[in-house]
Amino acid sequence: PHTERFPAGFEWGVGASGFQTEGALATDGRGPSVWDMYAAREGIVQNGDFPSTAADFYHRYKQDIGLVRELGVDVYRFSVAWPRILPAGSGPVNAKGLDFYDRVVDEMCAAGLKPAPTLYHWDTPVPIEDAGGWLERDTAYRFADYAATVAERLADRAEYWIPLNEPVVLTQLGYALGQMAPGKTLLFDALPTGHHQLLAHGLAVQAIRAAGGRGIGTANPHAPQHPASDDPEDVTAAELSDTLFNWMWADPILTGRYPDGWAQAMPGPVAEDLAVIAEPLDFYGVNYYSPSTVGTPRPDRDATYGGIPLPDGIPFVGVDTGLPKTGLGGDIDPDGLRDILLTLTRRYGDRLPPLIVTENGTSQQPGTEEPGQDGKVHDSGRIAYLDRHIDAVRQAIEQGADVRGYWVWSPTDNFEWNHGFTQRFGLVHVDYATLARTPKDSYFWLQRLIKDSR
Ligand code: GCO
Repeated sequence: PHTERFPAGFEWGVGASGFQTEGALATDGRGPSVWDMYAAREGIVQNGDFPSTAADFYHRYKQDIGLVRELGVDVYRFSVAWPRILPAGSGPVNAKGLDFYDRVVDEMCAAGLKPAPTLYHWDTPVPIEDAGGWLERDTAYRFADYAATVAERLADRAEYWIPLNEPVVLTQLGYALGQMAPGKTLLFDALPTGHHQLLAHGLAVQAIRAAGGRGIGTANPHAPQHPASDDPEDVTAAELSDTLFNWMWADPILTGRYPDGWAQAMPGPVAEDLAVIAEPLDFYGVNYYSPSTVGTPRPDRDATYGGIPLPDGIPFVGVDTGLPKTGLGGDIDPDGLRDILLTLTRRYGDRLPPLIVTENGTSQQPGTEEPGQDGKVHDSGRIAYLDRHIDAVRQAIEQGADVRGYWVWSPTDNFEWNHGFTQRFGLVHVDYATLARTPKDSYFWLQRLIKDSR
């Protein structure tokens, strides 16, 4: 393959999150999260799936860390569940929760893996949401306290830190469009939840650094937003989508400014907050799956975006391109990964720290990755996807992007949010009835690729 042209020191990794993998939702004092409540609602998650056990990472983390060690990667990204550490969101610390992640981190270190904790992957403690969640400025300060607690315990061993996963997705899908927890439909009134998450990011960066943490970054999704045509209305629609999805999140962190005109939409002492939000980072993490093609709403266009139905009042819609699709229905377009890495490089210049692809991967069509007669999982669609996207990263590096790592989502199959267990993102298959792990063909393919790249 293409690996010979990766720079020395380039790191391979995998990534997963707590609610999607752990199970054990009421074990050892964990409090409920918004996702526990949301996923339990009738008609939300496909098949009525609920992750009470999920992949059972809480009890099987040693096995999974062993599989990831054998895979040969350098980094294991996982997430710490806020409601395990502070079941009430703030106040008394649950020692058993901290102890769990302490054991996980020790196990990773013993396996020669670099632990990369995410502190927030959407599992807000219910009492925090009940007090207003990310609509409230106070949540940012509660989050910073929580970040300090975890950092004091893990900073001696964690090699990378991601304070918040994909704040844009929580604001857009959780608070604006009601398609993820907490399921609010505030449309543009959801913007303050973005500002408060960005403030939480900046405060947490300071708290982690104060505790001696190193390797502090982000995991923001980024992707080109192509106009559906060169009609000026479509171009304007795509520019708005580009601002709302990409630059509203990267600009404050990397330049200390919101895109023109948007700071006024944000609450509180925004100028002072931006100084905190722009706290320097050790790396900038990019999650990439699919680009979007966007146009102005028209009677002949479905009012959807990434497969999600849009209410009136959103001045753009997603438009199908006819490109082959991932299991989730996004376009398969590796050029989009190369291009967004190069766009970030040009847009931020010297202000951009080294880049890491903190998530990339795919599910296949449901039902196409079960072990066959031979006991193997022939996931050739995933191999093709990863192969082309890894090559896109190589091209971006060749063309001047400073990319230091590539982390596959995800080591094992897990709970894919509203899609439940129907969408499998793992390099390792999980049989949810027996919890048996079966490495897929893509696992062995990646193991080989990594070996050849050393
Ligand atoms: C996200 C999250 C992950 C998902 C993954 C696949 O990007 O939405 O970080 O939790 O599982 O992206 O959809």
